[in-house]
Amino acid sequence: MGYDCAMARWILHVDMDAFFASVEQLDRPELRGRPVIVGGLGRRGVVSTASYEARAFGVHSAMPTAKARKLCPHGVFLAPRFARYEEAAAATRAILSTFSPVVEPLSLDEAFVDLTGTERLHGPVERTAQEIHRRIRTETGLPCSVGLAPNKLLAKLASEVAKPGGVHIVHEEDVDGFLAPLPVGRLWGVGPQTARKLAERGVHTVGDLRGVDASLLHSWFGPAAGAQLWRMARGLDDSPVHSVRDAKSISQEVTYPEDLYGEEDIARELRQLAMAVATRLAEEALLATTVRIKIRWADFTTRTRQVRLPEPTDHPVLIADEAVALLRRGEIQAEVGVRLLGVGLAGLIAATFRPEHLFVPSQLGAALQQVRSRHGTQSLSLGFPGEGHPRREAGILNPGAKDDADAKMDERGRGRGGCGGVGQCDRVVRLPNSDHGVPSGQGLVLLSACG
Ligand code: TTP
Ligand code: MG
Ligand code: MG
Repeated sequence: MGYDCAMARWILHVDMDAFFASVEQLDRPELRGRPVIVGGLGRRGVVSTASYEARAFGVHSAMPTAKARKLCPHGVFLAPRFARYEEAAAATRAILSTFSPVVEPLSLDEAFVDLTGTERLHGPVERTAQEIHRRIRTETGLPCSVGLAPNKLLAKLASEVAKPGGVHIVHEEDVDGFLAPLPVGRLWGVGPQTARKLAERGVHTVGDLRGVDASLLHSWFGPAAGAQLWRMARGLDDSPVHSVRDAKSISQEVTYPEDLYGEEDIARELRQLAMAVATRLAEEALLATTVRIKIRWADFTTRTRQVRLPEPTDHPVLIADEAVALLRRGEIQAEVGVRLLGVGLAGLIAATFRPEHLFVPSQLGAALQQVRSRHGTQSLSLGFPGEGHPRREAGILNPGAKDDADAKMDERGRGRGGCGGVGQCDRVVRLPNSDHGVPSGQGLVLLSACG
């Protein structure tokens, strides 16, 4: 008898039900069974999530809170408590890791688990899926939905079908029947635009999509996207479950050719490092929950400090602010120089969801990255008014053109001079607060350095 190398894959996907709202209902029993809405409570706040009781009134994620209040005036409106949600997420991840070493957290409330080959240890995978569902429910006290299928694509779709509170299993022989009635918009990567384009051609369900020739999909969407749609219509996906994210951190440190003296210079260098690590974070589509700094003084004493963020972010300014706040938390000895500085980010999670109130900063991050990828990592750096930078503001970034910061920079009144360890400064652009979402009330200055 030959050895079966192509062992059947079994991937499980867990997603918590109405996650933030369920945590609030767990911690405050008087809220159970009531419509609970978690989100920004300010005038321009948006809903992060709504309990299923609130969804019955038409309230959903990303809706303005003001609208939710109209739809559901008797709802309980609460501000998010990210640290508590992270704690609940960690408890769920701990349960998952007792079933397989290969767990890939996708966002705070969902994860893939590779159960391939776990039968010998845990019995049939179908039973394991039920057991995982039961243990999360009883050990965390939170409701979740579970999908089990031969790959990630199908497992994620299965957990959606299982919502709320169920387990849905898709066997290899059921794949076509399972997929056929689903709207195409449920497939990964099929956004409203692609769905509209397909609908215009009479393709509404995955079953319809399956009937479309590969060459036609190619001509409609190009070779790569066409092939991907063709594969998804057949439930094909061989992407692996990555288990590395939890352990991962991103950091950068610099030993300076000459020691740094004084809080202002040290802070400026820390901001440079924060910018560099934030860029790498965004490139990997991750958000950080912890910021660390490392300082080595000239006498080789080394200090590290870290802080847990109130909410996950990839925003360079917020990360830089935290790094500088950490610096100021300790004693800065004026007479001893600094040899080395480092900034690190940890507790990384996938940026697959982004609380609505963090959307604005991401536009700045994208603009910064665009400039840096076109002109090199030294092309643009961050500075802050009132922190030792000469005031050489040259122009205002056109607020309506955040997506092309480079092209829209006003070049009037260019200044020249040294700027904070990044060489000669070419232009300085001051952004009004409203454009970058920095909550501290500081303006932000973009320093563009010529090479
Ligand atoms: P989701 O898993 O998308 O939604 P959910 O858990 O609230 O509800 P369900 O899965 O049962 O449909 O998101 C997980 C959490 O992420 C959610 O509780 C709040 C947060 N979130 C936002 O902050 N903004 C958003 O736009 C979305 C979709 C989620
Ligand atoms: Mg969820
Ligand atoms: Mg989710």
